[in-house]
Amino acid sequence: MTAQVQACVGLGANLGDAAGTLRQAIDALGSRDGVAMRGVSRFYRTPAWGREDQPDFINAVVLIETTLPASKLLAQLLAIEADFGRHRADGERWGPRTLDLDLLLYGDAVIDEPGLRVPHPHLHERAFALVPLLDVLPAARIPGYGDARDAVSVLEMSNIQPL
Ligand code: PH2
Ligand code: MG
Ligand code: MG
Repeated sequence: MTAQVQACVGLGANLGDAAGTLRQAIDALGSRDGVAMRGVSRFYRTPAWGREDQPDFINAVVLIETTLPASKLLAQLLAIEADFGRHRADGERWGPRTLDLDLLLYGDAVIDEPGLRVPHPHLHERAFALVPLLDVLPAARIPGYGDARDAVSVLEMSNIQPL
């Protein structure tokens, strides 16, 4: 039997029917070979981080168990983004998007390869990812940083609103 790794995937969208897109993306991810859906966070409305001149996001996090190596899991996430017609309204970093799937945690692995950095390099500073992460994994640890709960405790959370 192949080892199962617990992984957390962040979902975000702020174009079109964002909540509907997230629901469909969760179904799509759970039905991929080698992926078992173990938990789905609440959905949150969150103000755009990084670039504020864009619509609010809907954010969520799922907990999965997977037999896929991290690089293969990432490839699946990118394929699902493409299936949902991901496009950026412009070429800019942190701009609006129809669907963004980010590999936040992959077991306790620390990976730093081109295109694949785990834990997600901004996870510890983003309440829109940490708050839903704690829904699915209340004891989440961010390798290299510590407890997710401690990371979120110093962030503004009042604007992370469950739907
Ligand atoms: N994603 C970004 C940039 N800014 N802001 C919020 N609230 N939610 C996101 O998912 C998000 C963001 C880049 O991936
Ligand atoms: Mg992202
Ligand atoms: Mg992304």
